Amino acid sequence: MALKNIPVDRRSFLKNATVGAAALVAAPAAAADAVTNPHAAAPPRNATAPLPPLPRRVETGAAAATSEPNANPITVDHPGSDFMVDAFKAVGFEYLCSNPGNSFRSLHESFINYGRDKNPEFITCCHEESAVGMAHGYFKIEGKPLLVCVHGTVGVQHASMAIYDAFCDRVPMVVVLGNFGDAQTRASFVNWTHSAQDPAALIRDFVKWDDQPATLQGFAESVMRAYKVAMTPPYMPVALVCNTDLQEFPMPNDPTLRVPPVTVDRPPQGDSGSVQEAAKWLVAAENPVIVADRAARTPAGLALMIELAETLQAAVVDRNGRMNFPTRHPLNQTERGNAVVGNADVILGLELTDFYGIVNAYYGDVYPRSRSLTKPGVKLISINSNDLYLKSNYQDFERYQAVDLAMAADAEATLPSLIEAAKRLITAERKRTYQDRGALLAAAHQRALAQNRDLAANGWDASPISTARLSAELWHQIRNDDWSLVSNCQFVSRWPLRLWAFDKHYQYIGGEGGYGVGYGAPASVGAALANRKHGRLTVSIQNDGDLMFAPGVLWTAAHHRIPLLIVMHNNRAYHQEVMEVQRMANVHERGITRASIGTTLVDPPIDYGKLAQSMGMHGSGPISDPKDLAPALREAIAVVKNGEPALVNVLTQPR
Ligand SMILES: Cc1ncc(C[n+]2csc(CCOP(=O)(O)OP(=O)(O)O)c2C)c(N)n1
Ligand SMILES: [Mg+2]
Repeated sequence: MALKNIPVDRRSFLKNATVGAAALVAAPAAAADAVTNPHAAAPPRNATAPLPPLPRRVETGAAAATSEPNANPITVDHPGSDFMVDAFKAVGFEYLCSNPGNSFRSLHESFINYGRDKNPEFITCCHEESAVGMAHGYFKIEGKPLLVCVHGTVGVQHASMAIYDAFCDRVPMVVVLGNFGDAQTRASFVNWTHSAQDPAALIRDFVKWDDQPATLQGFAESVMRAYKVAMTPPYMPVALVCNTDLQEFPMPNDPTLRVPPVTVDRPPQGDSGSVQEAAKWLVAAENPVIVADRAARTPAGLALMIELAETLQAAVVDRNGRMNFPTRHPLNQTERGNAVVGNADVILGLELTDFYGIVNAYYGDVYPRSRSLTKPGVKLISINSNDLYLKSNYQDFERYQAVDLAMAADAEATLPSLIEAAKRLITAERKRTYQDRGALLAAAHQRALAQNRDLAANGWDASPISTARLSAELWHQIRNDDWSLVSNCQFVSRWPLRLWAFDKHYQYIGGEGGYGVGYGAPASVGAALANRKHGRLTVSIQNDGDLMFAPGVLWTAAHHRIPLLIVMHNNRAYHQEVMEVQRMANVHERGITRASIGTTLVDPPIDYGKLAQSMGMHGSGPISDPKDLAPALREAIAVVKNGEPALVNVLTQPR
């Protein structure tokens, strides 16, 4: 195969080096080759092609020292892993995020030498959770999945929470699990501990599909299926187990072996009758409300959302799972979500996981109960791909909500026909009503913005710095750039979403999905990696607790020159949990004075500026006086614009 393109390198070096050694040992019997051939169990695909000779390993390092002196070292010119790389390249992954492990060492070597470390390029990750988190963030900017390779058993276990977050957030990626499938070729006791009979079992509950192909042809086809399945709404991670023998043994001399082309499914659209019915209800409604969570999958999705809202002059409430609607659009009523939901006669839910939580409110700490927020007779419409694929064990599907019209379809793909149908039904008279409604909503939007600006001024000069001031100072410095905020705003009381003007699809990417802390840092580095080639200024407001799960991702950002401004929201606590413990202390009537036990990161103080510096990147702070914030941000932004990551450690108020 394409090996002839490779110049003198490791392969030819090894080959030459082992010729002499091979001459010292007896040549193996051909019959022994046939008996132990790794592919002998499978019928030959081409009856006339002879089976390949048995590969014998070249031992290196410690293994070489302990191996039999008469072992049969040979080189492998066409390892199966080269063919695997061909298959992955055919799909077109830009990056491969990974922490290395010898259960995929051959594949690793093939990627970097045979594959030239390009498409995919190997991104060195310091934790499997970081690798998956990076793929998660990258997808939400670029709309394309990444490849992640994890070591057998131990790597999979580290990766698992991040895979769960991606699953809940409907983010696709292809996770390759190395494995020593055959007991006979597990060359060390360690390899046994990194082997499993069914490696994907650990994550099967939260990947959409997994496979353990037994042959190279099967592997290539499974790569294509993996991509196709992951990229069909609802998008989700998929896993492929990659056994070492399949990687390391030579490719069979089989002319029929081929990488099939990849095909991708068109996303499912709502049926025409239901779309027509939904349009009728929405057009006739006095107070229609559109609630969107993961609705806008692409830049086109954002444009369609605007077109639908403007066509109907309907209120929009953005749950911010994606960048669904411009924050400064006059129809954006997110800041008064409960008020518009409470006044609605028709609610259109687009890719909502938690429709129940939109139309109900919970109250009470110990025995939480809920009450309806809506008016009697409200009509609920749902367009949602979630019902097309549901797993049983994990409960991320949220509480059941009965609706009046449910389309098991992709919202973005259904929007064009819904807009068309609505436009056809709107009369001149309805249009006049819509104008009045639009004007009222625009005024309410302005009032909400003004109110948020007033609220942001509270504690403006406080030290530690308020999250509102931090957000406002940051906005002031990036607003004229092509910026992209890639952190979850929930941790800073949504201040950026309340104050900044977001209007591009890459300016916000939502949150974890599964609310698994540890997502924030790697996802922002992955998003910055995606933004790099577009020349965008990527910004993350980073929680302290989140970064401490796996801070090695800072080194990955520095090593790969990923420009990213990290502004630490260093409230020196797992503050969400401080509040939870305080709540319980109140309920138990014991006072909140000891709620910091187990929930704070105060003693000793963590110097995130120095942590960043130790990883080879710009780091500054701690900054507690708000007057020092602007210059520190300016300095860090200059570093980022120069193509490097930078971190500013800001001591903040809790939220
Ligand atoms: C993996 C994981 N462990 C624990 C939690 C529980 N948890 C929810 S919020 C939170 C605190 C996170 O701290 P930080 O990132 O600093 O954000 P803050 O609450 O201080 O704003 C924790 C520990 C979780 N959601 N995920
Ligand atoms: Mg914190």
